[in-house]
Amino acid sequence: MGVCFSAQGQFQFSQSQNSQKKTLGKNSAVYQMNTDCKESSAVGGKPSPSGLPLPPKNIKDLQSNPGYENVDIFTYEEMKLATKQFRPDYILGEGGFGVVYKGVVDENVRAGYKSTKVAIKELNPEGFQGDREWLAEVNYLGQLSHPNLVKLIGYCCEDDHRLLVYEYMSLGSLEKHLFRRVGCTLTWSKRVKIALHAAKGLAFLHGAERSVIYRDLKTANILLDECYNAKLADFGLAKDGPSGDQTHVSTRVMGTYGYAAPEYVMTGHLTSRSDVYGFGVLLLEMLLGKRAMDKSRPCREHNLVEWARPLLNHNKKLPRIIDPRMDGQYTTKALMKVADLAYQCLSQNPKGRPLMSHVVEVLETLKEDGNAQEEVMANLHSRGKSVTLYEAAPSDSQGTRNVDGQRRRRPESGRSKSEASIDTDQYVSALVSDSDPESTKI
Ligand code: ACK
Repeated sequence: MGVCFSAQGQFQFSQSQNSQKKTLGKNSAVYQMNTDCKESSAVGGKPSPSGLPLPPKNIKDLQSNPGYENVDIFTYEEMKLATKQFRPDYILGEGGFGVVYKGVVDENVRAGYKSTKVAIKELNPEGFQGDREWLAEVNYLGQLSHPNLVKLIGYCCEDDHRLLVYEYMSLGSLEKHLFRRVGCTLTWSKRVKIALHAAKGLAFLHGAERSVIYRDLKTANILLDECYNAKLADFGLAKDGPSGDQTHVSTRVMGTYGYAAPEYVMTGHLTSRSDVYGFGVLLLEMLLGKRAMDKSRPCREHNLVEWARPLLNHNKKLPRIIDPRMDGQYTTKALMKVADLAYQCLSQNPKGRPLMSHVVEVLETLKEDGNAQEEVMANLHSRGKSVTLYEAAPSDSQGTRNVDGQRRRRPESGRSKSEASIDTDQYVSALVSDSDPESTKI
């Protein structure tokens, strides 16, 4: 099995032993799939299972499709004006795909254009994402509209230049706030809000009529506006979900180490439940304030899911592993609810994972609890009293309980009875042993 990484840590690998290696610039290599693992979506003209027109195969296809009327087409010259000639101090960040600049599209860029702050991603022609990912992004973000999906304002494709123009999300990525900033301002209630918004975005994508699998959920792909509203960004790996009596879509395995569902990594069979697993990883990272993969941690903690999932329903050990930066901000009941949700999302058995619509329901109740909690706090503070949000967590002999506080026996393996006994050790150790410490993208 070939496993390769880009500088971003994205992976793309095949189950084939006949894989052909193709180098794509610095630190990145791709194993091309053999034919038995080809992407199985139909192409050409007809509507796709999501109800959207099929992803355009090329630029001509894209431009002749009437489905993108809300997306502006910019010239490269306009992009230069919007970014002041791609000024280095306008750079917001850089990934394996290329550089992201901030910019403004206004009257000076195009006559009559209402001044709009934007983020402009210039895809690196040498990079991992070729036209295929660029087109997928235009296709999905250009046509799907939801408050929890980042808005694609336009694109530019001239000669070798491929740019995407998005709404500007002033607080940047969740990854920056959770892992890169010195003073983390992400309180418990902000994290719940962000998780809820990400869940709503995914639930929308998975919605029956327009089933789309996002495939690349991770903190770097969740962007925040000035009020910590969260939106999913980067649809380069998104795919139409299965349709009719199909149970899955067969794809080459792509995604990010530490986030990809075990059955997807092992079989290439993609379902919306793979996104649910990725969501579980995200919840875990937010609860613990730790990255999904980190080789600088002690060996047994390299893979966050492997190490922490068994502790999620252990009501004595759980509080000890929660991000200390949230100390005193949550109740035991709320913590157990989120931990139990993460536990279920991370089930080895895809069918044991909840639907995203259910995840939204559970997180909504937390938001309500949070509001009530804040009211209580405000009242107490106004009366000069202080309160601790921790509740004593009664424990049983196994030290485990579920969301509703009911006791639950934990099987010896740490796995729920409904879970298939897939041995993920093999795939996890393959991922860990091949990985570059800085890279997490498959
Ligand atoms: O964490 P950040 O500040 O937020 O740095 C990364 C960088 O670009 C590379 O991805 C930022 N970024 C990406 N898209 C946007 C956007 N639409 N608005 C604001 N910042 C963005 C991201």
